[in-house]
Amino acid sequence: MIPVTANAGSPHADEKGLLPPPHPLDGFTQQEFIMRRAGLRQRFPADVIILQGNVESPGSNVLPYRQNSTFFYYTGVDTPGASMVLLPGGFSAATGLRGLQPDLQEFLFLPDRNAVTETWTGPKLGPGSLTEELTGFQKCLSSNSLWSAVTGWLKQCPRVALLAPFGAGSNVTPEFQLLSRLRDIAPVASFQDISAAVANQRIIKSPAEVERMERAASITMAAQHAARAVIHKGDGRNECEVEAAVMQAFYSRGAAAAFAPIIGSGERATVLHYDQNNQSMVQGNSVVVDIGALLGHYCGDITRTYAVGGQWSTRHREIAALVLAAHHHVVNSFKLGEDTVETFAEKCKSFYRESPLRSKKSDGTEATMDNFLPHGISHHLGLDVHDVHSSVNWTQPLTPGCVVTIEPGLYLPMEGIGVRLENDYLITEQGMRCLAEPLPQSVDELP
Ligand SMILES: [Mn+2]
Repeated sequence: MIPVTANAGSPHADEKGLLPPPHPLDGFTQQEFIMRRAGLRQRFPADVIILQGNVESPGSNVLPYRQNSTFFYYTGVDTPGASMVLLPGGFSAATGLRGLQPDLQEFLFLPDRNAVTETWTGPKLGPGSLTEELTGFQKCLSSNSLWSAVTGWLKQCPRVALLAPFGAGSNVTPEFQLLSRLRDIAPVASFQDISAAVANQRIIKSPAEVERMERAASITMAAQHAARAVIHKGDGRNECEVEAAVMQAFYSRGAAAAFAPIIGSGERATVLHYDQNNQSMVQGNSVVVDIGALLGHYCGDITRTYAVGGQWSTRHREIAALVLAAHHHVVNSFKLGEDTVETFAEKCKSFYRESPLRSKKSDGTEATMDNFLPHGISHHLGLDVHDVHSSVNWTQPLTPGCVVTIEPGLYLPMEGIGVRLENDYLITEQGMRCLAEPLPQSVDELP
């Protein structure tokens, strides 16, 4: 996604039929990843830390391959089938594989290169000194030696730190398979879950990550402008034309979509994760456009709500004005050290509750506006759109370096109106800094 520096030497295949491998790290420095690994080892100083990346599904081109975000975070490596092992200090690496320098601690294991499979899926990073040079790993070995090395290391240190299997269907996850295999190899080993520590590291973004995310956010805003232009053409356009304009804006800037674009007009604006995007748009209806660019592994996530033809009804306008005011209220009242993802939602709800506006619930009873916000209004953003979602402590005060979305909405199914306004913010000592274009102060600039 980010143009990498040209590979040195000839672009032609070598005597083994192999093309030069793609560069890892996606434009970030080695130091970035070395610091992250050091941070993880500091939290588990007496454990053998094991992480595995994603594998390609054989023979299938249905979904593009994407690396596991946590694996990329610590390695900068997208190669399928990779593993990382970090050893504790004061421990001899030679116990795993004879001939290894005893003081080595950081290992990357990669599948051997294969000219035949690379004919199908392109050149890959392989084990060896070139990968060590490019990634900053002390040693990059063949995946064929992973299990014998781990078996030896666990004999000396039967303590493992890994990502614990999580969620529904956890017994079919790669994390579960790794855990089972390690239990077979080392029946006496103890296991520690690194998920919370990983989340605490990943939610604090480095300056380089913030810079990348600003670019993802600004491409997302460019796509918002393109979407708005289509919607303003008025009656009869289809939601899919808006999606086409969004994807054109992403692809032409070297980005992809971080998630399926949500383009919902009329009553479909009230469907939170609507993604059919195939209905004709009607003059004066509101259109929720919730989109995010994926640029160089990092996500944007921005929502705007527009009026078909550029003119809202009085009712649309007053609902949008309330959502806009709630958004500004949450951001402007931010208190470092106090606010959490959960307090954002509470603040927004009480702001809605104080509004004189009312709408009808599905049972016909009239209710205050806080009844029409069925979702939280914030999440962390980063390598994933809902960044380290399963492991984040939602009640932990946000600290400088966190990047979160603010996305209040109102959904009135009985009136066929939906409005959501979302921006991406970096938490700083001075407050919340918007990563792309801020929302206007006045609702008149919205539609
Ligand atoms: Mn979002």
